[in-house]
Amino acid sequence: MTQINRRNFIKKSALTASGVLVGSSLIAKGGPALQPSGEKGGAGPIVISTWKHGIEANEAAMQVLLNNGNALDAVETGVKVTEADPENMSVGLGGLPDREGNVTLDASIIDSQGNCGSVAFLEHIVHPISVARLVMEKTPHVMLVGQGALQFALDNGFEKKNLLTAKAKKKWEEWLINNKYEPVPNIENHDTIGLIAMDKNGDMAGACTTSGMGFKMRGRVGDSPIIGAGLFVDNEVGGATATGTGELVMKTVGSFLVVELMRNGYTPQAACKEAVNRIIKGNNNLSNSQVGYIALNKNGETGAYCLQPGFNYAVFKNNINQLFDSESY
Ligand code: SD4
Repeated sequence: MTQINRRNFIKKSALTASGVLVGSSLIAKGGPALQPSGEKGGAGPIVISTWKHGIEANEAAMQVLLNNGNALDAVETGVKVTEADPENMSVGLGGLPDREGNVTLDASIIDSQGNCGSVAFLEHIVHPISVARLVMEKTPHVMLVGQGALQFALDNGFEKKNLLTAKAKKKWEEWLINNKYEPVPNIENHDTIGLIAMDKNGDMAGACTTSGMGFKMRGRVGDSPIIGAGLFVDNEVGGATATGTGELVMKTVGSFLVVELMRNGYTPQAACKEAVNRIIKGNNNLSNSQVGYIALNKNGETGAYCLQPGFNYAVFKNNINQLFDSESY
């Protein structure tokens, strides 16, 4: 631990980001900066989310927090931006379909009281995160899947829509030519949005939503809707969320592991790294896989770590919304 912290401190001194402001978003010159990990935190509001699309999601989430909204409203509002974007081919509307051409969505949400909701294998609904929230708030259950989740959504006023855009359909038709069932890391078929927010009272919530692995087997569900795997928040400790090859995250209950490590004194950065190490230990061949974790602790410190270079994440804090390259194994 001491060694890790010392290394992080040195990195921080060397890599403090310089960049340009776009609206309230700081984009580092020459691409995203490396996160100055181990930095001192601070009170909320803070938002952290996965990938470049996190910048826009963070903006929306922060707007809620600055208007005195709570962390739960912030995380839902934030990831809805990504879900509604037809150009984004890995979340919600416009997501890549399964190998039979159906767009199937997974999402989960956790509030500051430890309440959870999730949906999996949900079709035809643009905002699975809002259905997950309703499962949490209106049912005695945590998770609804497939037809049951769809029926629940329709009963609660959600509209049935075709989620397969012309662009995603074209990609699927191209894929069908070779029909090779082989997941590829770091491109748009592994691109969930996971977002953790802390409001100005220091209360935290998290959300995670995805169309999952592109061209997956019909019925395949990843880590994103599995509480503890794709997302976990403990308001006393912090929150974490995952992106990448869901199977690897599920087998190690990754986000729960990150939070438990933080509970035991790890910084968010060191916790994310250890959770990735846990995956590496049990696997000889990870060249076709990616996993990225992000985390935020109760002190407002952030961290991230991933298997392979290429994962980035967005942090909105101290009035700056900034994209960082994650450190990798
Ligand atoms: C999944 N973890 O379904 C999700 C996909 C993903 O970045 O994260 N893509 O396995």
